[in-house]
Amino acid sequence: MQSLASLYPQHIAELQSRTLEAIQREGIDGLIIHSGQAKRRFLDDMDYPFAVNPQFKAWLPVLDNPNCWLIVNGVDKPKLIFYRPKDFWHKVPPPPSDFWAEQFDIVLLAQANQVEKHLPYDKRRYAYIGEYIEVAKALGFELVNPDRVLHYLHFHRAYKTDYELACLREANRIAVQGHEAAKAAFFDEQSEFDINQAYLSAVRQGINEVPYGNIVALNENAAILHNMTVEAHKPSEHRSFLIDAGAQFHGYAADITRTYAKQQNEFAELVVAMDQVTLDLVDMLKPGIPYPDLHLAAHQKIAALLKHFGLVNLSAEDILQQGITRTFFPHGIGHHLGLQVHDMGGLMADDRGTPAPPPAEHPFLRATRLVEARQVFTVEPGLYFIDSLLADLKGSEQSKYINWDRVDLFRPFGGIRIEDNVIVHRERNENMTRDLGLN
Ligand SMILES: [Mn+2]
Repeated sequence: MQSLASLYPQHIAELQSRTLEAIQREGIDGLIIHSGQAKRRFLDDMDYPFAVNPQFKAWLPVLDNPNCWLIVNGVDKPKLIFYRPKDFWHKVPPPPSDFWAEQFDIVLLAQANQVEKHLPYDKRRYAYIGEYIEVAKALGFELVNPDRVLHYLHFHRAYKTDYELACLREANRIAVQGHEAAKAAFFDEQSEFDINQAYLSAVRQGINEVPYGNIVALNENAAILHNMTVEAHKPSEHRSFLIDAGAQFHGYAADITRTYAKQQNEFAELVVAMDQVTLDLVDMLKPGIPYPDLHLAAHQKIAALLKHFGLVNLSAEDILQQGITRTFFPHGIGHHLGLQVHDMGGLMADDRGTPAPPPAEHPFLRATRLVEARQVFTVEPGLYFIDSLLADLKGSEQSKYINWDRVDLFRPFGGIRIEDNVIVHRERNENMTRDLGLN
């Protein structure tokens, strides 16, 4: 593998050319990108964990430093205003010397409120890109997060540079170590809390470093799509385990889900069948296909499983026709992955930001674009036994087609989701998650 340092200059060159096009479309001289600020909790003297502006971390892997600024115009060497206060309470970052530093002209900033003297004089020729609108206005910016610029940048962020692909592979490598540890903790019959601790220890990232809150669910809890609380007590029996957990590397995210059965039973067979659904859908990802086709194919495959496992007394075709699969698979098949777990730009038809909303029957689909090389997606079909959705189904006309005792048999296992992270190349797919040996 090529070193990150050798890949990085081309990444910057790509961002420079995107910046140039974006500012030409907007008719301005450049972008001023703010990393962010510390955010104080209400009636408190503590701050929330810092979350960097994604448009800032697109340029450099500095994730934990507020009050930094980038000045870019696509032509001149990017200027980085790097915050380095005198502070004996907190850790102050060292002056930049990492592989990325030579791509920037760097100015050190000791006091956050002294930034103005380092910014261009005529703010009207620049757009502020960041979260703090009142700061932008106070500094004299008139253009704040202009849609035309953001749409352009978001759309093109779907095409990853080689540097970004290397970061995403590394994020997957780290996350897979966590998944192996969590799997072992499940078979060791630990609690959700302890399984989550085992995961975090293995990835060596704290809860504010991993890219999203881990979903760690035993038994029925696997039916809670975003089960963000972990139970500290062990259940009386371990039947099933669903874990949706990632890791980050230089600000790029992995987003992986696995489901395990403790005993050899029909639920275990359903897990194996769903694993094959994921692999078959990954094979479908190809340049030129609309991503929603994958979602519709997932519904067809899940309909076939509902038939095969005796959950619904209809042909697969009729199960689909009657809309019954939406009870068992109520979320989208996946999303773009990158600097953000749900990377921006998935619902645009073009780089002007023309909306491409999901089909009305599938409102939770987060990506509708044509699949192209250099894009990175998750593929995450699921099949769940969710009490509230099943109650709606029971009250509907379709109830008569459902084998309710079969449904009740599976309810104590919660559900299944198997999620891989895939790079689309022109000639092949690269399933980063499977390549690392996670089954
Ligand atoms: Mn996901």
